[in-house]
Amino acid sequence: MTDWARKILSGDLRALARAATAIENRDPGARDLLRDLAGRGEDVFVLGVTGPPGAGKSTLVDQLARAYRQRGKTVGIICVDPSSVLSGGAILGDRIRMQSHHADPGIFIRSMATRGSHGGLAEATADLVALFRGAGRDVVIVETVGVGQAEVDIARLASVTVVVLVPGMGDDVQAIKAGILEIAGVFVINKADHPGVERAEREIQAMEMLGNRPDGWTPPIVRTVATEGTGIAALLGALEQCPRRLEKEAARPSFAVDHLGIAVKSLDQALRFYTESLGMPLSLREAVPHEQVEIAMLPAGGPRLELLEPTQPDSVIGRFLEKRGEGLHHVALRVPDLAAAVERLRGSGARILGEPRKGAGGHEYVFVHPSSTGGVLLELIQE
Ligand SMILES: Nc1nc2c(ncn2[C@@H]2O[C@H](COP(=O)(O)OP(=O)(O)OP(=O)(O)O)[C@@H](O)[C@H]2O)c(=O)[nH]1
Ligand SMILES: [Mg+2]
Repeated sequence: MTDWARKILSGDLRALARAATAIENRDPGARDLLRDLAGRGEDVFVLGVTGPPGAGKSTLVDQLARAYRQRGKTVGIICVDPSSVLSGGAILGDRIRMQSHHADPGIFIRSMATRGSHGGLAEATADLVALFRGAGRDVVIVETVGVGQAEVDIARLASVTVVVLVPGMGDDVQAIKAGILEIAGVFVINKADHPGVERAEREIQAMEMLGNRPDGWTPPIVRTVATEGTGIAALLGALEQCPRRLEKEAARPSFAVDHLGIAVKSLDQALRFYTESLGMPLSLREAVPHEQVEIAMLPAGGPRLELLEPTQPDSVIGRFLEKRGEGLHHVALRVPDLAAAVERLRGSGARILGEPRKGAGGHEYVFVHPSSTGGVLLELIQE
C-alpha cells in the first residue's frame, strides 16, 4: 500500500485534498491510490441529489450535511456541474459554502466542472466517491444538475437518490423524463414557501401513478424550505425508510464479460450441439445484415455465448473461417464508459478498429485489434 493511501486511511485531510485534486486532474498516480482504497467503505451511505438548475439542491445539501454533523457523522460532498461551460454561479456559490464549513473537518466539499468529455466527468465523480468511501466518510453526498445522462450516472453511484423539484414548474413536471421516476428514492418539493406546492405534489403523484417501477417502490414526496431548514428532519426520516441500492450493484459499473463470440460454419449444426445435446437455452437468433452474419445468443450465467455464421464468404467472419477455421473469434467486455476507454486506449497507442458504432439493442461497441490485447480480438461494449 502506498504511503499516500495510509495517510488517507488515518484521516489525514491534506492527503485527502491532494488525492481529490489528483482525481480531478486525471493524474495517473491516483490510479494506484484508488486501487489501494478499492472495496473499502462498502457500508458508506451515498446520497445522490439531483434536480433542475436553481431548485435549491446546494442549499438542501448544506442543510443535510449540517443535520448529519449534528448526529455525529462525517460528510463528504461532491458537487458536479455537468454544463460544458464552467457556470460561474454554481461553482462560485459552492466555493462560498465551502468556506462556511471551513472550520469543520467533518465536512469535506469538492466541486467539479466538466473537463473534456461528459464520460470523463462521470468517471471522476465515481472515483471521488470511491476516495471518500475509502477515507471513511460516514455519508457521501453527490449533487448534480439533472440534465440528461448526469442523473442516471448519479443514481448508479448512489445508495439513494433524491430528486429535487420546485412548485410552479407546471408542464415542466411532465417534461421531466420518465427516467427520473425510476431513479428517485424520494421526491423533494423544495421552495415550499412558494405558491403551487399542492399542484406540484399532485403532478408528481400523477406521474408516479403512470410509472411502473420494477421494484414496486413509490417514492414519498417531502416538502422543504431549504433556506430555513424546514422539512429536513422529515427528509432524513424518508431516506431511512427508502430501499437502498446495494453497494454491489451501486458500485461504479465495472468490467464484465458480456459474451464470447464463436465463429461457426453452420448455426444449425452448432445449435444442435449447444442446445439439443448440451441443453443450453437459446435467447436470440437473428440476422445482422450490416455485419453480414446470422447470430445465436446462448445465456450462460450472465455472460453469453454468441455463435456467428457468415452470410457472405467475403465478410469478416467468412474470411476468419477461411483463414483460421471455426473457433473463438472475439471476447466482448462491457466497460463502464466506452468513450473514455477509447480515449485512454488511443492515448496509449492501442489499435482501435474504427469508431464506436451503435448496435441493434442501442448499445455501443468497438473492436480492439488482437495485436494490442494479447492475441484476442476484443469487443468493448457499453449499454
Ligand atoms: N424561497 C426559497 N428559496 C430557496 C430555497 N432553497 C433555495 N433557495 C434559493 O434558491 C437559489 C438557488 O439555490 P441553490 O441551492 O444554489 O440551487 P441549486 O439547485 O444548487 O442550483 P444549481 O447548482 O445552480 O443548479 C438560491 O438563491 C437559494 O437561496 C427555498 O426553500 N425557498
Ligand atoms: Mg448547486
